[in-house]
Amino acid sequence: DSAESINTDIITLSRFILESQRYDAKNATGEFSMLLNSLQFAFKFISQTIRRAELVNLMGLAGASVNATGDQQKKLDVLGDEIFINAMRASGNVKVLVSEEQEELMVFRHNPATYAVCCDPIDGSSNLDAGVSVGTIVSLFKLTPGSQGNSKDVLRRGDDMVAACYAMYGASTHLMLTTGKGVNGFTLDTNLGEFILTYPDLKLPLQHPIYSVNEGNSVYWEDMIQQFFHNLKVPQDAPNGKPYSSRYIGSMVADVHRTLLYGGLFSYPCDKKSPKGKLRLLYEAFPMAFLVEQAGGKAVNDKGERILDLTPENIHDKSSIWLGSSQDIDRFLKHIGK
Ligand code: P6P
Repeated sequence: DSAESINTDIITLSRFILESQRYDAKNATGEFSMLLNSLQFAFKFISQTIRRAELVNLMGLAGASVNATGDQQKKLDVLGDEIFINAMRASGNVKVLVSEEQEELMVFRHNPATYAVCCDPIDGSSNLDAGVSVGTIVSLFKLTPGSQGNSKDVLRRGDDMVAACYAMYGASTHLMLTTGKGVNGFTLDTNLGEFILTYPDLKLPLQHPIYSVNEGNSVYWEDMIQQFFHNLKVPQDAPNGKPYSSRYIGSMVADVHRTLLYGGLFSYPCDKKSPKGKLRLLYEAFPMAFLVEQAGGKAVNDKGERILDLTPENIHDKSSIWLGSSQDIDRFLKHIGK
C-alpha cells in the first residue's frame, strides 16, 4: 500500500471493549474485558486448528487418521471443545460452562467468578470435511448473587443474557458480538492476530426475498408451515409479487451470518422427526436471537413466541426457530394468526 492508504487508527476488539467499558464506568470491573479476551483467544486457536486440520488431515475422515503413536486423532469438534473449555477455565471468572459436547454442566471452582457460559464449540462440524463454513456460538449470563454454581445459573430466560457472539470460520474468521447495545462485527487479521472492527453497529435490512430452511424436511412439517413456504414461492402470493430465493448452507452460523448481512428469513421448524425442533435453545437459538434482535430483526418459535422470552428446563433443550428481517418474521406471524 502507499503510505496514505494505510489506516493507522484501527479498532481492535480489545480496544473496542475497553472503550465501551469506559462509557459504562459505573460497573467497569474489567471482568468482561478479561472474559472477552479469553473468548477471542479460543476463537483464534480454534480457527487456526481448523485451518491447519485441512492440511494435516486432522479431520474425522472415515477410518479416522491416526498419529505417530497410533492413537485415534481427535475429531475437530472434540478438539474445539477442549480448546474452549481450557480457555474458559483459565479465564478465572467463569463458574459454570455448558457445552454442546458435554452431557453434564461443568463447574469451575474459581472464586470470585462472575459468569456462566454456554457454547457450541464447532457448530456445523458435520460439514467440515466439505470445507463449509462452521462456527463457535456463545451465550453469556452474569451469575446472580448467591449463585451456587449449578444449572440455575443457566436455566434462565433468554433476556437474562448479558452478551452473545459467534465466530465464523470461513474464508476469513468473523466475530459478531452483542452486549445488549447493538451488534458489532470484527474480522480476524491473521498477521496482527487481532479481531478488527469491520461491521460497526450492524443492522439487518427490514425485508429481503431470501428464505433459508431445509426443504428436505417439508413432508414432516405441519400444513401451516408447508403453506407458508409455498406462498413465498408462488409469484402472486409472494411479497411484491416476486418469489423468494432459497439459500440453505446447513451450518447455522453461516446461514445466520448471511441473514444478518443480507436480511431475509432463516428457520428450523419442528417436524415429525424433531417434534421439539433440532436447534438447541441455550447455545444456538438464544445467542442468535439476541444478535438478530440487536441488529433490528426478530426471532420467534413455531408458535410465534419470542425466543428471548423462553426459559429452558434442561441445558440441552431444543426449540424451533424463525429469525431474520422484521417484516419477513411479521409475515410468518400474520400467517399463523399472531
Ligand atoms: P439439517 C448443524 O448440524 C446444525 O446443528 C446447524 O448448524 C444447522 O443449522 C442444522 O444443524 C442443520 O440441520 O437437519 O438441515 O442438516
